[in-house]
Amino acid sequence: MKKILFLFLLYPIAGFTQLNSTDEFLARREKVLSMLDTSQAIVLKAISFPPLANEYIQEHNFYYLTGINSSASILLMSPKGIMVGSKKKNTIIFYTNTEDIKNIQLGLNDTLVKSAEFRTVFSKLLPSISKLYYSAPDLILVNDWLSDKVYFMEREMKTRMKTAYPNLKIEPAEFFVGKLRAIKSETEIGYIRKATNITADGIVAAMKIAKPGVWEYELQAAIEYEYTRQGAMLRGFTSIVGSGLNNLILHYCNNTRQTQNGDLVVIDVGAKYHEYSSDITRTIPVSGKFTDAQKEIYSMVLKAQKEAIAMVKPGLSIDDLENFAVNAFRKLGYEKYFIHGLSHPVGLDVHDVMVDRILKPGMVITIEPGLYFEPNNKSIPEKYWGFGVRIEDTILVTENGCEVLSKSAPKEIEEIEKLMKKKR
Ligand SMILES: [Mn+2]
Repeated sequence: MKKILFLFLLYPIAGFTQLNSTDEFLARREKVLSMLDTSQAIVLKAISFPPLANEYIQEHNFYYLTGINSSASILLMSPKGIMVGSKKKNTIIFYTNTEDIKNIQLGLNDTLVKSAEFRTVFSKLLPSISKLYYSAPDLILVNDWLSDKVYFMEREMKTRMKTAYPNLKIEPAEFFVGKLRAIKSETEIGYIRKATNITADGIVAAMKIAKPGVWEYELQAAIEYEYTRQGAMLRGFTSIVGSGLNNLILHYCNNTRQTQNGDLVVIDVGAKYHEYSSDITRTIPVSGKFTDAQKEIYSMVLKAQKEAIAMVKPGLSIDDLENFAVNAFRKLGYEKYFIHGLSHPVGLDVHDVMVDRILKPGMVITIEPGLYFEPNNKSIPEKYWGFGVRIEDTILVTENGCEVLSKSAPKEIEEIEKLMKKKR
């Protein structure tokens, strides 16, 4: 890849603009076509713009194959060809607004067609195929609370399709496209790296302003200020800033409590850069110094985390990593208090689709052990009551091992204490 780019740079062709990410979208579509057999097709729809929402997040498989980041488009592909008028095409992008498709790079058998034509083209294709992969991002569950009846729109759709096309198998595209999404390209790794650096900068900024009495939302603001300042306009997920007992709540995101001296704060955050997320968790003492009891638990979690990271390499299964962490905490007698998974893939989605549990170079995953001790639990030493610790890094699986992308966010006790002492 690098060599090809280099050759192009050596021999600039008139009108040739440097290889850019739109080429990558085309290459992915070509790959998808090669994975389908001639009796199969795939149809992906852009997600509709949620009413009154100010953040638009595209359906990730549609984005992955088109780069289109707006609503009102559909991608339809089939290797045996789809009739559009009198011509046969393999890929059709149906569009509504010209603006949405202005950066699309088309292959030889690709074409752009107005969305109004979709129904005609699609219904001509359906009787000739035996399997359809689909994404239906707007199909949701409707709860008619007055008659107390729940409608699963996806089930309705399947029933109707089955009646109309009894021989057609339909299957969500998530796992099919996910096979490609699992292995990140250089460009994608670059975006995740950038998202991760920005997130780490945000966490460092929060460490610097932390002091007893600071509100959780002030720490959140310090983190997200860094995101925006560095051009990461969206978050991969709602920032979690949980102090005191709030750090026992896994997806706490109210962030409305005022911290108190002695609190630990679990900060679990991730910026999104060019649609790619990061995911980092750090646990800090709001006062700038860990208590002895906090240090003990923190050290156990950190040790398990570092040992798990040291194991990461191609060929290892995510289940082996999970088992390792559970065993590490079991030896300490605390496996009951490790209440979530150790690892998940990261990409367009912060919890990216998991297709293959065996690690391969180019995968990006998290390693995030944690221990959470509720108060008044007689089976835990009292000094540990009422706090939780989670430490999470975003990690790239490389040819020989792994690279911790989030290493610029301090996690050693001494590093954190030193940084918090310095203040801004
Ligand atoms: Mn995570």
